[in-house]
Amino acid sequence: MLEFLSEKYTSLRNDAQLSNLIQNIAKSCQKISNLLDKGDLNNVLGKSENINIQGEVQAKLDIIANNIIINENNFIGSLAGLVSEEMDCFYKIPDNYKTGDYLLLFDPLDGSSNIDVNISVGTIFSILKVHRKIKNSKELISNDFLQPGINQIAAGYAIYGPQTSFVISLGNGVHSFILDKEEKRLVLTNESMKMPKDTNEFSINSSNSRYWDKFIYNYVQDCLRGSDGPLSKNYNMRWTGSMVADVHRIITRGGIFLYPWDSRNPNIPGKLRLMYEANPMSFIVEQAGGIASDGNKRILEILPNELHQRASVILGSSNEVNRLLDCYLNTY
Ligand code: P6P
Repeated sequence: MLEFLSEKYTSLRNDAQLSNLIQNIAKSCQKISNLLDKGDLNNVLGKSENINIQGEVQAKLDIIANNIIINENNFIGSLAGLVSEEMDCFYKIPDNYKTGDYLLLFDPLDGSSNIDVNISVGTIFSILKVHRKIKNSKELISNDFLQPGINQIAAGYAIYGPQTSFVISLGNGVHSFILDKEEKRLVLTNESMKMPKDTNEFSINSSNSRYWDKFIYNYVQDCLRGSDGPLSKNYNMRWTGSMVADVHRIITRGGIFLYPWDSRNPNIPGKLRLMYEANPMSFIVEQAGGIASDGNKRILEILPNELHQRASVILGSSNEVNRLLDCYLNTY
């Protein structure tokens, strides 16, 4: 994998910190994939006793995957700190390890409620750079992480499905690899993933429809009306409960993914987290030719003010996202 990336991104050839970090993130995902393969043979399924900052009961594997990513990356000298969906505060590199220039923000096991029923889950990661010289991680503060998504140096995900795929972008296209478990290596399968501009497939948790904004509700109703309605074509619907799986499908064959604001929690923009779900996935979607908006602005331009802040997410095939934003948002 690194051979291809170093060829594609000359900057990577001279940046040992970044190339080591990407290599070790991939290695972490391979470890998580191997663990998932065994399912309950390792007695790792089910819930833990812990509640995370999101107020969610952590799956045992949420904690295990979180610790794999920390322990595979905290000692390599590339990082000044880490932020995880599963940890309230940011993680400082221990004093006995060398501090680096990069920040790793991640969701160790996205969609973990799917694990116990053997449905695809994933790992999402986002790499930022510290914008000041950090001699040791004691100097790190939350603000060092609070950068807009356009600042991402790299972003990507692993999807643990029928195959384990590793998908990454460093800003010049989206590159996908499949984990060859016999050879224990990642094999390039697509140098530059490009999603179709049009789609007839939408992805939303429709059980929340009575809580949606009118423009979302009317758009989905028109999708359901199919060729009898104003959109004049029939739509299909997919919702896996794992953002990684839904977005991977959309990048592969097109689609529109929505997790919008809803009236149950009017003071928060949506369920998904900006720094380690919406931003990395939006970076990948844009690099694959799609659009990612929170309904008001480009997600990558949101200026974060807290590590675990949430965002409303509308992303996918450009013509479909534009139709929603141009024809529905401004009408209802
Ligand atoms: P719901 C998983 O918990 C997650 O954060 C995303 O991966 C997924 O798209 C969404 O939440 C599913 O939410 O409300 O449908 O269970």
